[in-house]
Amino acid sequence: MSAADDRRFMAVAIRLSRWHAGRTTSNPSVGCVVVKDGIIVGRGVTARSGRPHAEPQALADAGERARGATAYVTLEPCSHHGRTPPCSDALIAVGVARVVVALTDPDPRVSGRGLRLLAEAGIEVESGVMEEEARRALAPYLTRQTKKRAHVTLKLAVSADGMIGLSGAGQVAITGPAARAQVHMLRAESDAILVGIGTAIADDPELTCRLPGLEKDSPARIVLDRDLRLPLASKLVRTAAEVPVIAVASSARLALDAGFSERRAALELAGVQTVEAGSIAAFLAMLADWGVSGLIVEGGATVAAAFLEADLVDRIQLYEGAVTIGPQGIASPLTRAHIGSGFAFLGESRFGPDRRFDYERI
Ligand code: AOF
Ligand code: ZN
Repeated sequence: MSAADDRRFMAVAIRLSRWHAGRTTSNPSVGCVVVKDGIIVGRGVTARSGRPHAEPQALADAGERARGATAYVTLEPCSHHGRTPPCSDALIAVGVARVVVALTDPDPRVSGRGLRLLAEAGIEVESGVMEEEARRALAPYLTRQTKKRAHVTLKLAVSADGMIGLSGAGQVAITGPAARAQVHMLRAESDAILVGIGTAIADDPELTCRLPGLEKDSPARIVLDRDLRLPLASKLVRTAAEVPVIAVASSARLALDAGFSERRAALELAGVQTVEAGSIAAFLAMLADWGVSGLIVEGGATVAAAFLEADLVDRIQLYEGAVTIGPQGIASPLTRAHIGSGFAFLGESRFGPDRRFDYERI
């Protein structure tokens, strides 16, 4: 198989891995294709909730044809005995001839051991194929493993004149339905979504994924709410039984306010989980401890600015709508002209009249 073929099949495996991104709890969504005589004979993606892993499913799909075949996997096959046996053992047992991997697994239980087991069994092993693309697809998992914090995608929608909303006007439509569908897809592919209390009160957002059929893939919803002011009548609280809501209070505020414990008890009674954190960084570490990898930060301006200020933004999706809001608008903390040198521009996409500009931390 040529290097171009290897890249082509790995690209299929990466595309496949997206299918369950944000739906596999703390596990990364991994893609695997099994190729025999230049034809894909088996496919697998990490199952919802994380198990089974991708490889045994792709091998089962290939059946007898897996013997002597090449397996393309976006992440190094695991070598540990978790709730399922190691994937490297499964690949060895069916007798694949070659395993091509995009990335080694930073999980300390695996971390090179999976590849070594395969090589020791006489399987031809290659790693680093389409590494950059796979790194992007697995970025939330890799960030949680290596930085011990959740991965942050800052999503902003800015009007043609650089505004993100209109003060006192609730939600203002900046982008059209095609862009909105993309935003809901990002929600399905993420583990959690966060807004500030200002936005939660002014916009009364639901923050769920409302693409038909994907409603159950909604991310956990988080409000940075230092004084626990989230209204019990808000859509977030009223839907807390269906999709989790977490209100994050500031540890520093606890002692300052007599009504705090009462509001906390009322929110808890309504099904909202409340936690205390000393800083954004501490909260992102807490999320990682819970196994949450991919977080979207959706607003408003204060929260976006705070994440940027703390240098805790990994990816930026900047939507630019065609509408104009005017000088009474709330200015965006970020416009295309003002994205710091710490970010690389990845590309531009068009959704109807709107455009999206993607950036990632260098
Ligand atoms: C694979 N294939 O499809 C995935 C892998 O809790 P466990 O036992 O399921 O293990 C979780 C770890 O397995 C996770 O941290 C990562 O190292 C690996 N994920 N490995 O061979 C897969 N999802
Ligand atoms: Zn595995």
